[in-house]
Amino acid sequence: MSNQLELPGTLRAEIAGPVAVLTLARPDKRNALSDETILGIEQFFRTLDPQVRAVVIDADGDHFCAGLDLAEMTEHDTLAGVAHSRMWHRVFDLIENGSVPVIAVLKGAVVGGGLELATSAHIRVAEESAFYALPEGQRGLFTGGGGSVRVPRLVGVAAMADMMLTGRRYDAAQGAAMGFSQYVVPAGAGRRKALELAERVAGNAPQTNFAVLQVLPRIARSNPAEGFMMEALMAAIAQGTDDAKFRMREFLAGRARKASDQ
Ligand code: 1HE
Repeated sequence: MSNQLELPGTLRAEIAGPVAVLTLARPDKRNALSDETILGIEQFFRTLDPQVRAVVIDADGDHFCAGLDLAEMTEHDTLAGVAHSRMWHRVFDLIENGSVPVIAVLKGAVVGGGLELATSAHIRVAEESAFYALPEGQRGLFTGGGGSVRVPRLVGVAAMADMMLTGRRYDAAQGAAMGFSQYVVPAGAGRRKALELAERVAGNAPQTNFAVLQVLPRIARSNPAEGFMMEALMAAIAQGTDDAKFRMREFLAGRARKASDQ
């Protein structure tokens, strides 16, 4: 893998063919997210090479991310707090609503803003050490990185309210059952699994990844009548592409993967 671009020392980017890996590289502070790191994440996604078709977010050390850098927060007044939260929204929106599928590798603490970052990704692979919590409740804070929007979508309002009010934490197996992660793998196996998934995602037709990232979330948030219509339009656009026609012919000729293959 080669280095992609200049980033703050708290981040590292590598690119290998169609897959890029962005690593949180501040393990001594449990990958706490400073302003510099958040802006570095923005720079990474804004300047992504168009050849990149999937991104893996990984982390150095035993913890994915301890959330907001609390050392920076104490200086903010109220209005600066709003601007700070809106900056996180802008950056995490770029991850969730960008054009490239993003896979996060979770381990150890996935807490506070770390959980907000993880929930901006499209696929989450958790190692067995992963645990989820929203310690904002214990610090006198509230989520500011989109957690109140994205966390309930995965696990429901009641589970999030409980996490914030009582400090409840969930382990990797519980997190998978609730919807925080789609995969649980043994310690140390997360990156390999995520890269394997990323290769597969990168091999999809562009219209499929576009539909899943841009259209599916809008359908899921719309009323059923509009949702069905959007689905019909997207289905017709996808099936009309030369790429889809080629892939269907390949299957019929016995040259494509079957749905029963792993
Ligand atoms: C930090 C941070 C941080 C660690 N900001 N410096 N997030 C939290 O409330 C979680 C706070 N962190 C923890 O609960 C624990 O650090 C962990 C469970 C993640 C890991 O525990 P451990 O025992 O492995 O590490 P540690 O000894 O607690 O921390 C190691 C160092 O990282 C230590 O610094 P050092 O200079 O004394 O070595 C810690 O101070 C530092 N550190 N976490 C700054 N978060 C957009 S709004 C989002 C709102 C939030 O995210 S609020 C939740 C914040």
